[in-house]
Amino acid sequence: MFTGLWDAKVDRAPILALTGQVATQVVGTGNFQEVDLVNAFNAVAEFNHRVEHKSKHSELMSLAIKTAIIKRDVSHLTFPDEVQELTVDNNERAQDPIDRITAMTISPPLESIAKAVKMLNNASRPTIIVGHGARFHMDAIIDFAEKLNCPVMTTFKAKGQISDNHPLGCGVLGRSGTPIASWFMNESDLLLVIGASFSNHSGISPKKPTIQIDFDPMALSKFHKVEAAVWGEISVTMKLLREQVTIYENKIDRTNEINQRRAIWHKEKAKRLLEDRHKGVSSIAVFDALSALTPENAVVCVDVGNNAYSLGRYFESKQQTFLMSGYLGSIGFAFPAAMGAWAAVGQQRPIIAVAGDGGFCQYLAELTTAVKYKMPIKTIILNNSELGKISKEQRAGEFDVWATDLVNPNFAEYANGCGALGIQVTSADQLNTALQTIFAHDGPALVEVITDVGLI
Ligand SMILES: Cc1ncc(C[n+]2csc(CCOP(=O)(O)OP(=O)(O)O)c2C)c(N)n1
Ligand SMILES: [Mg+2]
Repeated sequence: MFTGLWDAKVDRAPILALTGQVATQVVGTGNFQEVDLVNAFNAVAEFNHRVEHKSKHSELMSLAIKTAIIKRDVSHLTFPDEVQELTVDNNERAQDPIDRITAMTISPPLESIAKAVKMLNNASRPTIIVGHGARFHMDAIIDFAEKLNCPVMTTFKAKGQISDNHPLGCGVLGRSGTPIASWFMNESDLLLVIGASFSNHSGISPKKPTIQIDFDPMALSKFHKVEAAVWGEISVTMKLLREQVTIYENKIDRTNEINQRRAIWHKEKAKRLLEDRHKGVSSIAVFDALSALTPENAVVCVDVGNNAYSLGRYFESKQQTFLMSGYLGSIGFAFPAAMGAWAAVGQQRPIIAVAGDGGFCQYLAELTTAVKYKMPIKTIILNNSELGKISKEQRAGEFDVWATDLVNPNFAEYANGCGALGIQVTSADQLNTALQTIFAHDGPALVEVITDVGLI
């Protein structure tokens, strides 16, 4: 729970944690299973209390939820044994968010929107970079991009927010990105950055004139000064820009150039696809097959490690949504996230988890939970028998590669043993059939691909 809470905290996902505590009368006596949970969660929780017998229970819960949502942070309440058994007081009323949690649709200050409009009017080669914060505003953003005929790229966490087959889509920017995205960022005369946090991983250039839009004032000009910091809710701000930007005739239509750059990248990918050291399947082969076969409306949960970098770079998105651990980057994210995604939208959308062997092993036993609750999660494991990313870091630091090899079970057999379907793939030509089989299977299923740690 502690790792999960930190993950949510640093990625600004509202979360409420509820824990149990020993009975209040024995707190402090070294009772069986007593842990000072309020203290233990103190570093991570913004709102953090032990519920007492006489607490204002409904008020406490309302504030816990309000804090989590408004501050996009962690709330934790712990319930001593005897409090869990209290009956509801007749005067206690459940509260609701109406007029208690304000709408966040704020307009930017006039002067900052005026500055942004002027910069957009004057630019001839603007580029749009979207982050995860822009996830639910993409219609308005793509509409504006189509008016500007400008490239649109995403941070890794925002992968898929514009489809890779959209004429203006340039894929992911940064360390797990494509050369298309970095080309168009470098060639632009203005960056319009929307709902992104400027992490090192994304590598948004500080040297370009930049307009940044965010509804969190602390996110604006966070790591370096931007020319126009626009504090506003994204859809509201996009509507104002759409109304007030009037000069389009000076804009260079980049559509053809995007097509050309895409063709160069596809040629490079085709070349890499042929690489084979006879030490296992390459990552590009895995993601080439997955791009072709993943259902278009799937939720794809991504782990951490070399496998995640390769997914960012090589998986070509259609309408899929991607979930990942951003600022914490905690391995073992993909499978539990897939269970969460299943609980949220599993009735409407296929749920997929992609992980390395090291990451998947962190929550290996959870496969039985997926079987128990009939969660039809499809898991793809890139098994290189190694903490591949750590070996790479050790090599980069000119250290000896040390203690990164792993002893794994046969994951396909393990899945079968748990009551799921497991298939092992040892060569690239088996990928399509294996993936088609798990996607058609009615229940949890897993493909284990024996991969080459050197072909990432
Ligand atoms: C909870 C946690 N522990 C350790 C790390 C450090 N770490 C980052 S990547 C990685 C290796 C992951 O190995 P694997 O899942 O096999 O992926 P690969 O790099 O081989 O594709 C580790 C240990 C981390 N990010 N999170
Ligand atoms: Mg590995």
